[in-house]
Parts: sequence; structure tokens; C-alpha cells
Amino acid sequence: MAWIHEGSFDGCGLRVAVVVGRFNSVVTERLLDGALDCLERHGVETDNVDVFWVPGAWEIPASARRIADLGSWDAVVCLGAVIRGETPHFEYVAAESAMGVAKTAMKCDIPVIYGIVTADTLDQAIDRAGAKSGNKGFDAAMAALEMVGLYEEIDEAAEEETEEEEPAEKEQ
Ligand code: INI
Repeated sequence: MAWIHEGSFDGCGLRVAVVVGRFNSVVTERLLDGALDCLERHGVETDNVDVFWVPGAWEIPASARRIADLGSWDAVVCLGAVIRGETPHFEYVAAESAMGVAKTAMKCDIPVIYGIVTADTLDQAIDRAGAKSGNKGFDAAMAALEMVGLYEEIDEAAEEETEEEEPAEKEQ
């Protein structure tokens, strides 16, 4: 029978960093509220949450990388809002911030979670930040908790396998 491994959502004892873009703050402040609400509801002590404000989504990946590499946090939640405007800037910021967070997540030992809303209009973005379509900040924090639990499960599963493989002690 297969061994099924899943992360729990238990935030007790965890230290979580949130990186949030100030650009479109009417949206990102709501994403942050959602993320903080999720963390508190799942047992993360408020003293164990650090919020780092950056100018915009562009600055999120490098900041997340720096935070993750310091080894003081169990997860990094990245929050931002990129809203399509009249200029092509949207495309660059949206694509590079998404790719940057993905690359960071792959390079770092802890979960780095993508919670950047991309939308055509401000209304759409607000819908995803606590109005009609849930709160992507809350969802991102949930994903962070789950992934911390899963990474622990993966490490434990690997250790169990190693223990089984160790040769039995020789009899004298
Ligand atoms: N930053 C955002 O977070 N969202 C946007 O929609 C956005 N647009 O469209 O320009 C945006 N631009 C700023 C960017 O993230 C950087 O902060 C800036 O370019 C300085 O490096």
C-alpha cells in the first residue's frame, strides 16, 4: 500500500515572513489582512510573523530570496497586485514577478509562495482580495502552512527510507 504524505495546516511554533508590494496598496493591504488572518487562525503567533513592504511586485522575488536564505523563517508568502494599464509595463511586471517567485521557490529550502494577483481591472483585483472571489492572501498563507508541513513530511519520509537501508549491525 502506498504511503500518503500531506502537509497539515498547523502553524504552532512557525515563523513566517510576508513580502508585500506597496504598489496598488488598496488591494495589497487587503491581501495582507487575509494572510495575517489565516496565519493567526492556524496557530501562528503574531510575534512570529514579519511583514516586509517593498515598492512593487518587481521587488518581491529578490526580497523573498534574501529572506529565505537567512534561514530565520519557515516560509515566505509573497503578496502583490499587478493591474493592467495602458502601458506594456503590466506584462513585464506580471511575468517577471511570477517567474522570479517561481525561481526563488525552487532555489530555496523553505516554501516561497506566490500570492500576487494579476488582473485586468482594479475591480477584478479587489474581488480577489476579500470581495467576491475570496482572498488570495488568505489562500497564499494557507498554501505556505501546508507546504511547511509537507516539506517536513518529505524529510521524515526520506529519513525512514534511509533507516531501513542501513545494514544490520554485525554480530561479534
Ligand atoms: N508594481 C506592482 O506591484 N503592480 C503593478 O501593477 C505595477 N505596474 O503596473 O507598473 C508595478 N510597477 C512597479 C514595479 O513593481 C517596481 O516597483 C518599479 O518598477 C520599481 O522597480
